[in-house]
Amino acid sequence: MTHDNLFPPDFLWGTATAAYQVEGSPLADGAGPSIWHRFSHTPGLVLNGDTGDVACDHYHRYEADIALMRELGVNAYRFSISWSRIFPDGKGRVNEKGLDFYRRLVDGLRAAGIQPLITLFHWDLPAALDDRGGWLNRNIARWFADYATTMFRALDDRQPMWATLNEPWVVTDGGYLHGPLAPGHRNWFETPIAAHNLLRAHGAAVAAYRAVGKGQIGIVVNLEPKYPASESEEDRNAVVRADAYMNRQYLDPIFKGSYPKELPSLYGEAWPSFPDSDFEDIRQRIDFLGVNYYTRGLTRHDDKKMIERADRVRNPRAAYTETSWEVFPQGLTDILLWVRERYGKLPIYITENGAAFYDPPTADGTIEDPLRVDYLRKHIRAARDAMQRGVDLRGYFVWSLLDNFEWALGYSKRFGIIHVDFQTQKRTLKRSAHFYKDVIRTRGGAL
Ligand code: IFM
Repeated sequence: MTHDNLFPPDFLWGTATAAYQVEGSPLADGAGPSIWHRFSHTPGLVLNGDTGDVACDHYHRYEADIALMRELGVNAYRFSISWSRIFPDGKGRVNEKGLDFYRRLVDGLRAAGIQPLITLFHWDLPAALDDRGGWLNRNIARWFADYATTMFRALDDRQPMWATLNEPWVVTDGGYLHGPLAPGHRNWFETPIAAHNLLRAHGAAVAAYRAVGKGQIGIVVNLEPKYPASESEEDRNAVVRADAYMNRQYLDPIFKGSYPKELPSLYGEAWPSFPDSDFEDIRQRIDFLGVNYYTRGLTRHDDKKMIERADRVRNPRAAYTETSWEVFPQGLTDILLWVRERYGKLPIYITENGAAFYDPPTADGTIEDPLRVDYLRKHIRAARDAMQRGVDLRGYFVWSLLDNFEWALGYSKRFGIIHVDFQTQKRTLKRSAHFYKDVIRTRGGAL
């Protein structure tokens, strides 16, 4: 942080998206189906029957979208690769046309002076691999490392930054325990296995990168600081469990080489025994940590909740977003300080932060989204507070560049700072986009 309260000149200011949420044309040019293609085409699983078939048509409009990024003045863009565009069968045969799309995208970003941050896995597992057990099959660590190596060989000379996984906790909790997300399982016993194989896959990809790559690689986790809903001992214990389940389950193996001590009793008879050597494979040095932050967990003991036996309660005095997440900027400062405290000082990027709000249309076609402006202002300030207290924060990415496919909620929730008319694909900068542009231009002076 500079002495004049401004963000450093080399700070990365970005926006983020993910393949299935924005690209559209999921089967184009020889791509194979992903589990999200399959899931969204299964009646009743996604709100209003929405699918990612068209989404923001970014697959065809990426050049215009890069031009919009230039207009915003961002110097970084986080996006993900659709694994099944590259390996239509999940493994084996490589689809060159899939690689070409991402080569064109990265070249376009580079030409615009925008640093690419590429996520290798943002939830759209090839359906062919799910047929072989997906994240429950131990071989997936090798399948993922092979896919990652193909991407490193194809793109690393263009100097992107790499993230292995996006939000492994959401993949396991939503995809294997409660089921609202693909592949839609509801199985307590599967959950720790899927989590463990995600971590093994992460470790295998990082190890592969050290052999062929020259730049930086990390992982993206969603962290939610937990606070007790009351001073009762029950609620304070619930906080410890919820934190172990959601936050430490993923970071402890990566940084400390072991699971939090609470996990075996939380999972009970569903807790498997893992080979010791797995932890050496998982604990690879990473170059940065990506943190996605949206809200906190105000936590109450709840016996009915599986695993963590804790639930999130509403704060009657707080503002909430359209996805029912409490607006709590202080939590961002707190969680960044917690990471430094527990895992040491390491480079951190806020790889997602943003909010879904209802953006009412105006007569003159402008889109005023004062709640999102307020949310972004307060959270970027909170990030600055953490930096001023010694956190090595290197960048901030708004979720999202565009309104897009919000998974099981389809197109009903809009997170973009750029509005998308899904009938015409017209993009309109919302007030929050203009605000973000000012923040970037003034290096935080406009906050
Ligand atoms: O849209 C998602 C994204 O894919 C992962 N992080 C949270 C966002 C908002 O729910």
